[in-house]
Formats: sequence, C-alpha cells, structure tokens
Amino acid sequence: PEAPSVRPGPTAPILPPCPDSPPGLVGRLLIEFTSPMPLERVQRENPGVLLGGRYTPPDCTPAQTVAVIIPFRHREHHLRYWLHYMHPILRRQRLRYGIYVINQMGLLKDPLSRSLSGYSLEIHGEDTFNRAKLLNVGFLEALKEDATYDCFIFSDVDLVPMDDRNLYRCGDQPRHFAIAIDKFGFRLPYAGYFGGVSGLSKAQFLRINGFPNEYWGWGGEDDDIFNRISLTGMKISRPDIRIGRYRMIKHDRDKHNEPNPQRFTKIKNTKLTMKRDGIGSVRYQVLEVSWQPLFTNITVDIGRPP
Ligand code: UD2
Ligand code: MN
Repeated sequence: PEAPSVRPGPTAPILPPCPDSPPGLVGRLLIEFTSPMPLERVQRENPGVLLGGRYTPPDCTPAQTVAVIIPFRHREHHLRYWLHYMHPILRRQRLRYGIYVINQMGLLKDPLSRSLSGYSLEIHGEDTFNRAKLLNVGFLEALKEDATYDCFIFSDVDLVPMDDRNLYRCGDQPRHFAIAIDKFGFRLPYAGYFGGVSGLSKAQFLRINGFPNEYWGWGGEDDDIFNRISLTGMKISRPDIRIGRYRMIKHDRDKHNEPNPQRFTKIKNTKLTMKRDGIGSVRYQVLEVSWQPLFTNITVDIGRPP
C-alpha cells in the first residue's frame, strides 16, 4: 500500500509561515500516569491527526518537517500515555510532524523451515534491545516515507515534557530537550548527558554518521552520541532549566535490556568507531509497516549481539 500523504493538494491555499513562538501554548502542564488511557480516547481527542500519526497545521506553513522516532518494545501502556500527551502538545507547537514507533522484533530461525531464506515467519521479541540502532532505522524509514523530513526528534516512550514551551524543533546545533527529569531531581545528571529526548537536523545527523549500532543492552549509547557531536565540532543546545522539565513513567528495567558491561570502554573509543559504525553501516530487515491512526509502527529485525 501507498504511504499516507499529508502534502497539501494543488488546490490548497498558500498559508503564511508559522510564527517562531506559536500562540496558544499553555506553558506548565499537569502530567500524571494514573488513570487508564484507552487508545480510542486518544484518537477521539485528536481528530486532526491523520493516519500514521501525521499532522500539518491548518493555518500556517511550518519551516520544518519533524519525524519523531521512538525506540520500542513491549511498552504499549507507556505509548498510550505518550500519544495522549504529545499529540496535543505538538499540535499547539504548530509542527508538521509524523510519529514513528520502531518496534524491535526478531525472526525465529527455524532449521526445519523449507523457505529459501531458512527463516520461519515466527516473530519474537526476545533478543537484546538496541536503542541507538533502532533510532538509526527510524531515521532511514521515516525518510523513505517522506523525503522532506529535515528534523528528527528521538524520544524515549516514557518521557513527557511538563511544559509545551519546550519546542520540538531543530536548530543550528543538536538539541537536548530532556534536561530536567523528575527521576534525576529535575537536574542535568552530568554535563555531557544527552539521554531521553534529543533532536538533530538531517544534516547534523549525517555529519556524525548517525548513531552507533553496536551498543547492545542498556546504557552508553547516549554518551557515544554526545561524543560524536563534540568530535565533529558541534555544541549542544538546551532549553531553559525551568522549561526543560519532564516526567518519566516509573518502570523497572526491562528483560533483555541488561546493562551493557562494555559501555565504559566503548565510549572511550568513539573517535575510532564513529567513522565505520553508524548510519552508513546499519543493516536490518523491516518485518512490517503499519499505519495506525496515531502513529506509524515499523517492526524490524535488527539482529543480535555478535
Ligand atoms: C535511560 C535514558 C535513555 C537511554 C537509556 C540507556 C533517561 C531518561 N533515559 O533510560 O535515553 O539512554 O537510559 O539505554 O535517562 N525500550 C523499550 N522496551 C524495552 C527497553 C527499552 O521500549 O524493553 C525503549 C523505551 O523507549 C525506553 C527506552 O528504550 O524509554 C530507554 O530504556 P529505559 O527506559 O528502560 O531506560 P532508562 O529509563 O534508564
Ligand atoms: Mn525510562
């Protein structure tokens, strides 16, 4: 099937550029994760969002087109809260955007299978998680759907901003959005912290050869990305500490995302590894693309650690 399109048709009126500071933002928001959040309700509350989670402001032309990329596995309950809070925020921010959930699943190798590839069609989700590789996949797959994406926001599924003045846009330097998370006492845990939610323009992302593919399991990949940015002479831009506040949904460590013991040595070698390991070398297999009402789900097999 054809990817859904949000380009205006030939008869669409020419709209003025969207303002730099969108009117109608509300500022500080009340964010809580207690009442259950059915997707039908989220859909009802966001009638302007098109199939695949695409949106274009009705009253102005945005300067950028933003792909929001979420690394994902078995966090449906978090995704429902994320969509509930984020769609209205992104709409108020007057963004043209699409939401891409990159769902890590594997194909079970079945030695008895008669298929040519030697793989059965059984999909499973039990290989070691790899957040940064999923983000690389999201970058490529979003661009396949819409070549006009020029800004990429990478967000954990469990992080919701507490202030809609934290604009999900790209600028002349890579942006770190989640700088004051409740679980860190609303402070930056360390100066080089780049985890949670970050944003790079297409050009900035390509300049650092994307993200590393070789961080399997929990931790270190965000520091490697920070290193890539510093090593290419860019500087991280951050919002005001009073505005970059976030709530993280409380959770335990997932299965198959154990802390990666190699992370400490790996982040010392970014300078050596970033040229060969990145967006230029990512290998994966798309298992399914499905355009849901509030997001595009891309299920991928990204392999397993060597
Ligand atoms: C921290 C960082 C995160 C990343 C991670 C280390 C914060 C707020 N976030 O998150 O950006 O650097 O450490 O890898 O500091 N996920 C799934 N299913 C899984 C496992 C992970 O969907 O089974 C996704 C999901 O989007 C999740 C994200 O990966 O939010 C990060 O994993 P986490 O939330 O378990 O790790 P956390 O909170 O320590
Ligand atoms: Mn988390």
